[in-house]
Amino acid sequence: MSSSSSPSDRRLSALARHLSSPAESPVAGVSASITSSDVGSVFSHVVRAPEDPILGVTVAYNKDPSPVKLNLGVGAYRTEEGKPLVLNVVRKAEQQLVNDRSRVKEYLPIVGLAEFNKLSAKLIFGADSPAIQSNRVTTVQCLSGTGSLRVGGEFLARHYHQQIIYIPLPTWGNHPKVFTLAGLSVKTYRYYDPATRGLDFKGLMEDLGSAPSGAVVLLHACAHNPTGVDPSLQQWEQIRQLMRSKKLLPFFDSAYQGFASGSLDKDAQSVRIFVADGGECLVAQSYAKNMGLYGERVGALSIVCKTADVAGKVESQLKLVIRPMYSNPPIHGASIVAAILRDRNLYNEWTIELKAMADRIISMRHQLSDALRARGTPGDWSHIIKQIGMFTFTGLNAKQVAFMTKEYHIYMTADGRISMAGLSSRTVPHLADAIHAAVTRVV
Ligand code: KET
Repeated sequence: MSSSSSPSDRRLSALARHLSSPAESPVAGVSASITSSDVGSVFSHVVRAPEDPILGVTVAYNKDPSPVKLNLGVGAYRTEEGKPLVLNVVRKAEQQLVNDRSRVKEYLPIVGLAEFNKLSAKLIFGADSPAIQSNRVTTVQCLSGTGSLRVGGEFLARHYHQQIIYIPLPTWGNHPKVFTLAGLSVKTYRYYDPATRGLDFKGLMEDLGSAPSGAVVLLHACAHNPTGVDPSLQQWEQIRQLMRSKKLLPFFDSAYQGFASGSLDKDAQSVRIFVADGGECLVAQSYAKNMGLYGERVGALSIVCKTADVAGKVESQLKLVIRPMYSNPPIHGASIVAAILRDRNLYNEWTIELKAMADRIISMRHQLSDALRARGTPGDWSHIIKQIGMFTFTGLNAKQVAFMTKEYHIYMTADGRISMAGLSSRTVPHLADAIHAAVTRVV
């Protein structure tokens, strides 16, 4: 691919590569041959695609008739009873919305609900953020975290001089696809060291240090997915200094604000130290996890600019990205979020419910760690407690994962990631038995 090609050329060739890459090739046993049922179809050449590596786990789980089956694949919060949770505060906000007869179902503006955008920026950057006060931030409502990343990626592909984005290794499985299809070239930087099950800080600094000037760098704001390993505040500060000195552009993915520590402010610190230096950055926010609004698809993209004038122009171009993509975003989820963020009582109630979710996940970490110790499971499992956020990156290999699914009906992603939020006191022993059997019987 030549560097002089246009964004649309790049997007088309990226799409071609994406569709023909080995990871996306048909699964074993499925071929492109024409079968009797599809003769005559203009689509008979279409090859069956594999399921998504994360959402496909739920598809497989749903097909399993076993009563002991357990879905620890997708990062979705469950109660102690194993049920999805609608926050009380969300129910209250929805009730308010239903009771308000003045509400209508008109289209939102292209950039979404203005109040939602303002409050979302305040939530991530802080109520007293100078960037907000000087109108240097443009915030647009998007389709949850994924949509925000995609809109941000497409904006960069059209208007930013450097088309390379560095993503951590490993990262959320959808990142490379989102950014490739947005028209950017994806490269990776070292992030996780399997030997220490911790951050490869030296590798990270080396890789960012040798990145071309201006490159975009995707950073997980907190609760890195899938590893559960975050830089310390001092390390964030070193990353910031390096990135600013090399003019690397930070693009934060904030999908778990409040889920890491239980505190919304603490989990936003990485973003805030970058904004405090007056430099520019992008932030994609999701309310899927922290408000439990998964299916409402509510999130926001903020772009912090040097001046209010630039921010206004950037916003005008974001509208040109969004309008032909989905025209304007849905009204319901954003109205729920705005109702909660604007009202002090509802906001406080939310923070309490959020903390309770984070605490339950931490308690699951302790219970699982204790259960493995009680079984004398070989290996060091201290990372279960040290890791942060929704997931434990267990270190189990793909064979061990397949064994646990086959023998114990435990569903998780092939990289050995388990969603701690899907676990309960009742199911911990079953998981511990499965892990014990996997590490003692499968190499
Ligand atoms: N960023 C990260 C880091 C992330 O883990 C997710 C979702 C998203 C963005 C997008 O979430 P959205 O629902 O678009 O706001 N992760 C979980 C769900 C998924 O894969 O879609 C997961 O990893 O299980």
